[in-house]
Amino acid sequence: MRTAVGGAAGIALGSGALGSGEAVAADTPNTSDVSAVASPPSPGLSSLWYTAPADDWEREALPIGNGALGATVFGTLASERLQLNEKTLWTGGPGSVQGYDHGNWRDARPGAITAVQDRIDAGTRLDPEAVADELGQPKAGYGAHQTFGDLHIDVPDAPATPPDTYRRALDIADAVATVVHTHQEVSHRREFFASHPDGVIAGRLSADRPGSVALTLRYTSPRTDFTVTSATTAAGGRLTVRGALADNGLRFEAQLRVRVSGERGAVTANSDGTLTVTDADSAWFVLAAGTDYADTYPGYRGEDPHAAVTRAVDKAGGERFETLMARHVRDHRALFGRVALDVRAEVPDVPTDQLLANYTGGATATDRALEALYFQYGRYLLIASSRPGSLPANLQGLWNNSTSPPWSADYHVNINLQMNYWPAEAANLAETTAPYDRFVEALRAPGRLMAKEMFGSRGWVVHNETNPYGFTGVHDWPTAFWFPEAAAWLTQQLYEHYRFGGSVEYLRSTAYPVMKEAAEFWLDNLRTDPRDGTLVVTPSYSPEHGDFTAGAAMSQQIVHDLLTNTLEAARTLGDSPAFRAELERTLADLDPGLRIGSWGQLQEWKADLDDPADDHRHVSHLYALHPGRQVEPGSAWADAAKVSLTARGDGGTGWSKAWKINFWARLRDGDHAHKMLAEQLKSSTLPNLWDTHPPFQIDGNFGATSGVVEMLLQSQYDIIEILPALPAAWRDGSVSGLRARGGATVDIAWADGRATRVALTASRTRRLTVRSGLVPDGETTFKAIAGRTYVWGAPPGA
Ligand code: FUC
Repeated sequence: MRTAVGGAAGIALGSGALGSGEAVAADTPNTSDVSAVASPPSPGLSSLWYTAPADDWEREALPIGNGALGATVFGTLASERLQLNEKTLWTGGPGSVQGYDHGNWRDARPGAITAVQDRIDAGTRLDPEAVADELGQPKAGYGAHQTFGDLHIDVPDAPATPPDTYRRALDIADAVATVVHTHQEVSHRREFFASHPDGVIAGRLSADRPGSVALTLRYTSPRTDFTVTSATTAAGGRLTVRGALADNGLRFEAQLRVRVSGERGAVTANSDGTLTVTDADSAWFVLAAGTDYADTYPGYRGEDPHAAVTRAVDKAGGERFETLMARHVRDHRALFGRVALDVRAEVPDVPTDQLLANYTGGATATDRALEALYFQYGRYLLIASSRPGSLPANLQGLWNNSTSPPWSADYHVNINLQMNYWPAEAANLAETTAPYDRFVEALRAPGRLMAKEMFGSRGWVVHNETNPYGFTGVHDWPTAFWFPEAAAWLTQQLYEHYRFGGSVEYLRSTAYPVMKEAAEFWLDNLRTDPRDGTLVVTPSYSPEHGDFTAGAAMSQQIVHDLLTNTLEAARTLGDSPAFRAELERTLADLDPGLRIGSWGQLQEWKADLDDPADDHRHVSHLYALHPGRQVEPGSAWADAAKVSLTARGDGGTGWSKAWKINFWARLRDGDHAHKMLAEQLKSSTLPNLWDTHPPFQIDGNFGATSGVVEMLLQSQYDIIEILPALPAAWRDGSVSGLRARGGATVDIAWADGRATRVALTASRTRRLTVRSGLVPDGETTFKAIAGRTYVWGAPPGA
């Protein structure tokens, strides 16, 4: 790498800054493809590990996944259990025995929404039950994500007494789960991973004494809607599971192919559909699964899974296990290895459950080991549960052991699905957003129907929660059924993808069409508030909280955000002047949803109704602070947001605490952000480091990972702010590979709470502004050239 010292690319020299004080531009290999840039692995922990098998699925099992297929590994010696998942295995939707209508009103209700609006205008508030009576209806055919069942690996020679040594681990840098034990001087090893490039779950059981691997592979399911068969060929054995969900006829299939490697061993197919391996040095398997789900309205069915599943197991099963594993590790590392976080952690030799139990709130170097691990675990989980080719990460990511999981393991869109993707861009995993984009795009067709039939308007809409079958209408749970703002909120991530990555082509072809149609819905549906003549959302419901009113803060802020983003995008793409003018006019008349109340709080509702003793988990009225960008730090709104957040307190469910990390970071209070991270670890984290609502709900994992980035780097106002909310607990450290809006990848080192070195690599040629004590006058704007790295402060290691 050639390093040029000086003011290249128009950067002024920062002679008064820390360290060398010079801005340095270095030519790097062409980095427009950020995936080529891999950081060294994080110092500190890169594994979760335990000294006993998992007993409880939710608290202890360890997840692997390739986005579409997942498994949770138990590590039980006598009978290994891999609880299996395929992301699209869902009951409900078209063909459901309950019938299905996407949540569209089964009986036409002309004027129903206007009647509710009129009543609100007349009396300002309505009880949620009353509105649910008018506008809701019972859910039908909504369905639920289904467990795919379990693969059991029965080991007849497993020790009857505890083994001499035992370790169950999940290496998150390589995405491989292992179970290692020694017994009577033989060391046994199990390895499991879910490969995205090969589309299979793979596993191997081996031992260091020849011929000591014997096992039986067996499939079970809590359902009865399938057949299982097994057969052998010269190359090994195959187990096939095939069926159709009783509820909706969705066809599914899994195939497992087992082989022995080494000098000896045999595979036998048994009449009960199991496969037995005897006297092998090692045995390994690949498993693929699929359904005939397709994300296309109105049928939501595609091809029978048989051909694709057969192809995947034939191909992967024809490779060597080592080849599959090497390809998998390379694929995972290309994403995972981009970000390293060093907070001067000390890695104690204690298992992860103990580390969590010992956690004191962030005061020690071992606490920091857990914090860094938890941050990276969120990145691991996103890679494992969201790769192109399947649905996005659901409420449990991908992992679900039940036929009736909590909230159907669905897509709640009054915060949860959105939170899942908060870390995607900033934590350098932009590729994981592809399934999200597809999902949102697929909601448009049924969402359009709902906009037309329920609201009589243009655009598309979705309410409080949705499923893979385009449920965009309503149900009748009074405090969680009406939330047409969700479509607007969902489009935010698409615009953020553009803001981070900078591809105008993506904006034109993917983000903008979805945003524009969401905006059209609101252009048609805002109504003039008789109280002050502003345009408001009505009926409006601050998620899961209070009464129905007009113009609750979150409703207004979401619409403000959508129209602002759409206007920006329309200008970038040169959309019609008439449409731009309509957006401008509407924004000018829109109630912005920012109001300071009697106790200095940011009001949750347009009328001053907030109770200072209210500690509800949703802090919806702070949307403008995060994930929005309407409230700037230092403003009166930010002060009011702080009053509200302080009143809400430091409790809440897992995801609520995670959101508060982000809020406090946006308020530039790193210590309070860190306190919320500590609260989440202390009281909302299970021994396998899954976030718990309770129950297990993965959004909190993702929200916390996002919150950690927000402490170290922010760019929501198009200013790249270095260490905006560094907590005292992380006095010295470094981070590399974070992404900022404008196409920048940023590495930061700090000491004694102050940045000592910043290196920024541009993936686009454009003007960037960096704010840091290290740059001249604390803020510098320069034209960054794609592929170049700009460095301020001390050279590495100085
Ligand atoms: C939201 C929350 C609940 C829960 C559910 C899945 O609506 O209010 O707490 O997380 O989603």
